[in-house]
Amino acid sequence: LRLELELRRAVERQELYLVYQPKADLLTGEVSGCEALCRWRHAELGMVPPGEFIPVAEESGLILPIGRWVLESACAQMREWLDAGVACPHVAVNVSPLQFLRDDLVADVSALLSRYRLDAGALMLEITESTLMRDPERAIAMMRRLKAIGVRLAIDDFGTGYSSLGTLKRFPIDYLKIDRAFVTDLTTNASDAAIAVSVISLAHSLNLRVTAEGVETEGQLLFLRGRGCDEMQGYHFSPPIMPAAFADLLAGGR
Ligand code: G
Ligand code: G
Ligand code: MN
Ligand code: NA
Repeated sequence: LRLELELRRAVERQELYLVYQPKADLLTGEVSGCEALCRWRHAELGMVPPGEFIPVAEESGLILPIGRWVLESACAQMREWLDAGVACPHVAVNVSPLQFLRDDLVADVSALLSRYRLDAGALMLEITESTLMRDPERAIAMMRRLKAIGVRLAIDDFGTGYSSLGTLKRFPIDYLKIDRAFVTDLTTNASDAAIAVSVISLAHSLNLRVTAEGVETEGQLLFLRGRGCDEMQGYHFSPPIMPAAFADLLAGGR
């Protein structure tokens, strides 16, 4: 409850900020985009991990104002990078279950894109497989509206949400992100390796690009590249970093 009270004031007190985790194209090694991740530094509590405050935000409904703040901050940042001459191919923002089912999400996103004069294709929304599977028909309707304004869509944490192939085929998405749980032991666990390989082939058969999350070692990278995975994200390439560091990375200045 203390956390909820403090979180309620976090936006106005400007205690929240975003870090950006680069994603790399596995063929070229180039930065292919990034994922915006929310951080909270409280005056007395210090850094509160997202694994602690995101669940509190979701249960209390605070994820709505916070999620809106995240979207706006990411858009403002994209505009800043463009003005500085360092264009990021895409910036992905996590959309929570509550936020995703709100009717005003489409109007909010669309207003932000015009306010910051952004190409809609440069914004990606990451929605977890379990969020989509709560109400697949409603999710499909929402995704169609989002695709209609031109944003890109990714299924986050794929492999843990039990989509049927029939349902997956109907999702108008662009990317699948292989859940970190299947990447961690990729090189030592035969079932995890088999799962990763089948997610890659599933994605490609649906004409989707596939991103591996949580890539920490060269061995995992080589395995994934060998199996045709398109993109990777993880500490092996880069942890989440501050905007200025990300701009340096884009400019090749590191
Ligand atoms: O940054 P880190 O990997 O520690 O994040 C932990 C969890 O918090 C992840 O599941 C991540 O998706 C979630 N998270 C981080 N930032 C945001 C955000 O801006 N919005 C939402 N909904 N979840 C976020
Ligand atoms: O659930 P989601 O994919 O949105 O969350 C991404 C989370 O994963 C972030 O909190 C980020 O800090 C974390 N993360 C990113 N790369 C790695 C990695 O290589 N290893 C581990 N253990 N966590 C990672
Ligand atoms: Mn994500
Ligand atoms: Na994830």
